[in-house]
Amino acid sequence: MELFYHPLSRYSQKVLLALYEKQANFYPRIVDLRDPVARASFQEFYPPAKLPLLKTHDGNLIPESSIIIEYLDTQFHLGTELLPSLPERNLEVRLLDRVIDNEINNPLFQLEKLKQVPVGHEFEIKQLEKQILTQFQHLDTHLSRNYWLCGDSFTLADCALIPCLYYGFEQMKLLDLDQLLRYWQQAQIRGAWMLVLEEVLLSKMEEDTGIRSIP
Ligand SMILES: N[C@@H](CCC(=O)N[C@@H](CS)C(=O)NCC(=O)O)C(=O)O
Repeated sequence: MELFYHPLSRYSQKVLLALYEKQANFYPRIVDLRDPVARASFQEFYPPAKLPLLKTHDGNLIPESSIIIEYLDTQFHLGTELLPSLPERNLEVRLLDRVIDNEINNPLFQLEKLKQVPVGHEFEIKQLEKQILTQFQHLDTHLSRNYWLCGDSFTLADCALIPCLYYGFEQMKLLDLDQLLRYWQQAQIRGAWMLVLEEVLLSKMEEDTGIRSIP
């Protein structure tokens, strides 16, 4: 399998988390969509040019982070079961995954874009921050009854949330949300996230310094 991704893309981090949880081997293919040459060549291979993208052993291309993770869960029985087989738990996991992508991750994109040109967008920025914060507060309450997002086991919903918290705890005032903070601290010692974070920090360091590490 090959994964086309970028370490700083949250949807890519979501899939990386799942791959490490499943202990699945893959060839990493980093694509920087900000580079016009890399974008053009990726677009030729996959016209929608969205990351992440999984190329399976059979050569099939699977886009959409949640669908990639669903595929991994059905193909790899080793490692964490990311989509519970029990129908009602499965529904809860998929619902939370949808809420996190639609109500947190996508608005975070809009927020980051607006923050690059904040003048004249102050009201929109405030509104988006409020909307995202409301979702984080809701999850904080939810986490007072759950160790991971959907009970005792780590699932697809956790793969969706953890990359968003990286931005949340760096840029927003979330420290009052005790349960979310407890969850975030617990994520820091989860092996799969430790591997993802290592790559995120390396990639950030490369961007900040212009120094590329030896592969
Ligand atoms: N719903 C998609 C969202 C994927 C997405 O929006 N990816 C971003 C990077 S995180 C992207 O490729 N954007 C295209 C661009 O920058 O032109 C998923 O879950 O995979």
